[in-house]
Amino acid sequence: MFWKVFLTCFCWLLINTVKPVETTLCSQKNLGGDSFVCVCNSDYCDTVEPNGNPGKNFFNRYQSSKHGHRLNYTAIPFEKNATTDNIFYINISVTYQSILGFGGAFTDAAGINILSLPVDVQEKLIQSYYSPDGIEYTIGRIPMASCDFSTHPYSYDDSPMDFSLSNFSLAMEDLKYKIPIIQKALSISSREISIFGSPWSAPAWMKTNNNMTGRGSLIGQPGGKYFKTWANYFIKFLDAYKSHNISLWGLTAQNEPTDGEIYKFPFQAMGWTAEMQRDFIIQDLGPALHSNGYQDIQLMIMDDQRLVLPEWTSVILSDKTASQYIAGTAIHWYTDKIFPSELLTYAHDKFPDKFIFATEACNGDLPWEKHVDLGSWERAESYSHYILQDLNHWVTGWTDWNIALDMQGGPNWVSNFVDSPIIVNADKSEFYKQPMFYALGHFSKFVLPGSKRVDIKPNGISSLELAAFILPDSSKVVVVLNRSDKEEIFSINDPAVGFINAEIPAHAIQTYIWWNN
Ligand SMILES: *[C@@H]1O[C@H](CO)[C@@H](O)[C@H](O)[C@H]1NC(C)=O
Ligand SMILES: *[C@@H]1O[C@H](CO)[C@@H](O)[C@H](O)[C@H]1NC(C)=O
Ligand SMILES: *[C@@H]1O[C@H](CO)[C@@H](O)[C@H](O)[C@H]1NC(C)=O
Ligand SMILES: *[C@@H]1O[C@H](CO)[C@@H](O)[C@H](O)[C@H]1NC(C)=O
Ligand SMILES: *[C@@H]1O[C@H](CO)[C@@H](O)[C@H](O)[C@H]1NC(C)=O
Ligand SMILES: *[C@@H]1O[C@H](CO)[C@@H](O)[C@H](O)[C@H]1NC(C)=O
Ligand SMILES: CC(=O)N[C@H]1CO[C@H](CO)[C@@H](O)[C@@H]1O
Repeated sequence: MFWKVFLTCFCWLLINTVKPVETTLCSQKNLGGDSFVCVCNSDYCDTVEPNGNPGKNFFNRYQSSKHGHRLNYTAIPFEKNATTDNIFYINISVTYQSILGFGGAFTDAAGINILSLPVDVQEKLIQSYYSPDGIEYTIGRIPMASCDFSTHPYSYDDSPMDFSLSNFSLAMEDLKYKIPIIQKALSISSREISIFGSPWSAPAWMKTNNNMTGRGSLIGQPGGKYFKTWANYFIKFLDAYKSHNISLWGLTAQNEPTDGEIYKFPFQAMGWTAEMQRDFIIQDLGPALHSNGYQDIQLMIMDDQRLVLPEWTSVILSDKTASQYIAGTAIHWYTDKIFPSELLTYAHDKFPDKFIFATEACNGDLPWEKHVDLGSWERAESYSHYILQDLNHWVTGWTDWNIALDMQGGPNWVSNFVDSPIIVNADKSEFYKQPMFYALGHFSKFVLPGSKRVDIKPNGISSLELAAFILPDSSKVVVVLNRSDKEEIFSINDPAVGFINAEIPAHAIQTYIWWNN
C-alpha cells in the first residue's frame, strides 16, 4: 500500500514538474500591413499551447486580434450567472452538418518555396501547419500534374495517342515538391489527414484544342476512347501516389470546369458542362474507380464558384446513377462577395445526403489588388467571415490554396500571383505567418473532423458572427468573430456547465472549448 501510494505520488510529481515543450509566442514584425506577421527562422518559431481539458469548471479560450494576440491561450472559470443581457444559448440537441476538416494545397509553388529554406526551417514550416504544436490541418489538396502555380505546363503523359497510358509517370515536381512534403506532414501529424486530388487539364493530345491552356475539352463524348483514357489517368494517379504511401481520401472530377469554356483562358483548364461531367462519371470515372478498388474515394463534383452551384447540383445529383458514385460538391470561394450563401442552403436542402466542401480560396487574387499583403488583418477577417458564413450554411470544411508562397505571391508561370497564410523570404532564410494563418488555426486546430455543428442563438440581436460545434469526444467549441472597432461583451450559456462571460476585443477572433466535467 505504502509503495503504491509512494509510486503514485512520485509519478504524479514527475508528470507535473516535467513540462515537455514550452509554448513560444509570436515574434512580431510589422512589414507595412495593418497588423503584424510572426517571423520564423532557424532560431525561433511560435507554437500553439495544447488544447487539453483545463479541469472542472474551466474552459479554454484562444484569441487572436489585430492589435496583439496570435492564438493566445487562457483557461477561465465558468460562472453561474450571465453578466450581460447579450447571451448566446447553445443547444446540442439541434445538430447540423458533420465536419470533414480544414487544410491547404500542396502545389508545386508551395514545395519550391518550402525547399528554398534551410532544412530546419522547412521542418518548422510544415510543423506550423500539421504538427500538434501547430494549427493541425487535417486536409490536403494535390493538383494532378501542373496548374498555374507550377513553373510550366506539363501532364503525366505527354506521349500523343498513348491510350493505354503506358508512358504515364509522375513528374519531377511530384517527386520533389509534393510527395516528400506530404509524407512529412503525414508523419508529424497526430491526426488523420484527408488528401484529395484535382486535375486542371488533361494532356494536350486528349483535347479539342491540343493545348493544356485556353478553351478546350476532351475529344469526343463520354463513353468514348478519350473519356475512358482520362478516367484511367485518375486511376494511374491514385496508384502512383499509393506507391509512395499516400492514399487519397478524395477527388474532384475537375478543377473549375467552367474555366475551360472561356476563350483564351490563360492557364491550365479543361471545359465541361454539368451534363458532360454527369455522363463522364456515369460511363467512365465512376465505374473505373469501382473496378479498381477505389470505390471508397470521396468523389466531388463541380469544384467551382457558388454561382453555378444550383445548376450543377441539379443536373448531376438528380441523376440516380451518377449520384451513387458521388460523395459531395466542391466549391470555391472567389465570388462569395457577389453570390449569396443562400445558394448553399438551397443546394443542401435539395440534396441533403451530399456534403458541400470548400476546396479553394485565397486573397489578393484580383489583378488590381496587392497580391501579398504582409501582416494584413483585414484578410484574416475576410477568411474568418467567409468560413463562418460557409459553416453556417452547411459547408463541411474549408481548403485554403497554396500553403506557402514567395514574397511576390508565386512562383506562377502566368504571373497570377496571390497571397498565402505563409510567405517565404528565401533571402533571409525565414518565413512569415500571416494573420490568415491564425484565422485558419482558430478552426482547423479545434473543429476536428467528425464534429457536428450545433445550434447557438442570441437572446436578442447581436452582431457577432459565430458558430458552435460538438466534437467526437463530446467537448464543445464556439468560434466568434468581431470585425468592428469596438469590443463586445457577451455571454455563452451551456446548460450543462453554466455561463462563459466573455469579452471580445475590436477586430478579433476567439475559439472557446470546454468539456462537460
Ligand atoms: C497571452 O497574452 C498574455 C498577455 O498579452 C501574455 O502575457 C501571455 O504570455 C500570452 N500567453 C500565451 C500562451 O500566448
Ligand atoms: C443567478 O441566477 C439565479 C437563477 O438563474 C438566481 O436565482 C440568482 O439570484 C442569481 N445570482 C446572482 C448573484 O445574480
Ligand atoms: C433544444 O432543442 C430541442 C430540439 O429542438 C428542444 O426540444 C429544446 O427545447 C431546446 N432546448 C432549449 C433550452 O431551448
Ligand atoms: C512512350 O515514350 C517513348 C519515349 O518517349 C516513345 O518512344 C513511345 O512511342 C511512347 N509510347 C507510346 C505508347 O506513346
Ligand atoms: C497553347 O496555347 C498558348 C496560348 O495560345 C500558346 O502560347 C502555346 O504555344 C500553345 N501550346 C501549344 C503546345 O500549342
Ligand atoms: C511505405 O511504407 C512502408 C511501411 O511503413 C515502408 O516500408 C516503405 O519504405 C514505404 N515506401 C515509400 C515509397 O515511402
Ligand atoms: C459591439 C460591436 O462593435 N460589435 C461588432 C462585432 O463585430 C461585428 C462583426 O463581426 C460587428 O458587426 C459588430 O458591430
